Amino acid sequence: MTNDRVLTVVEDLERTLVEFIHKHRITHAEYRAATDLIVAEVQAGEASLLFDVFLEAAATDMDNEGREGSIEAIEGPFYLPGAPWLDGSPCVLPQRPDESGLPMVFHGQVTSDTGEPLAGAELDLWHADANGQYSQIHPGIPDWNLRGRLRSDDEGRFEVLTIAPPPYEIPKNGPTGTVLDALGRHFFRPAHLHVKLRHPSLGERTSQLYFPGGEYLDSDVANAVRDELVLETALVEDQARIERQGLTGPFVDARYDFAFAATAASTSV
Ligand code: MBD
Ligand code: FE
Repeated sequence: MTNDRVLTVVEDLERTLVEFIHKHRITHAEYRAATDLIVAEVQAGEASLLFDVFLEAAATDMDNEGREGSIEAIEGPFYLPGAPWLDGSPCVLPQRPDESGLPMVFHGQVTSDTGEPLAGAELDLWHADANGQYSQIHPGIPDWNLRGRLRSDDEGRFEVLTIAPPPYEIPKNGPTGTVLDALGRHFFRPAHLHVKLRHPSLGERTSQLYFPGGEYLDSDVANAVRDELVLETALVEDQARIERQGLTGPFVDARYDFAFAATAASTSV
């Protein structure tokens, strides 16, 4: 069974790569090195890392073209479905009793692109710990650490307590690292939060949020930072606000309002 889309894109990919081989006079040894690299990726458990670093942002840009309201962002290779539901007010992302990092309150509102609040939107959140490591991906971290789901309230608002993640260095000892090293590139992504948003009027939207002024914003190894994806942040040192938040020391207030268009094209595949 074939279909028109597959025929169009796969045949063009084939043509493009054949032309590429001719243009650069790729040798058989170089060709085999390339196929071995893909195999090594899979064997190293890096799954889609190579592609996500080099190409995912371009595909996301295609989905965002012409879109009103919020834009989507790359998912990256470390999303896991089935994160625990959080409750409590405010809710707290699963973390170790001694989780390092500056406490952070991530909050905002979910609306349609025309400003109607979306109640009961599911926010599925995941991010790295203070060492730049993800639970269930890197060893020695409790399952579901810094991964969890919550819902927006009647006004579409949400608030969750977590820690501020640092810039993230992608795994550099595997095949993806070898390629980046050969290109003379660094291995860093700016600090980021990953979020998936689900609501009957939106389907599923994938976002990723960055910190204003953060390191590597202009040199993300995955080239995925977009102005629309930068949080509003403030360091809160006021004692009264710290206590109101139930905290004992300074924290980062990080705000982002999601306003996705209900009719946006990317839910269909
Ligand atoms: C990540 O956390 C990430 O977001 C991307 C794009 C690549 C590697 C690790
Ligand atoms: Fe990430």
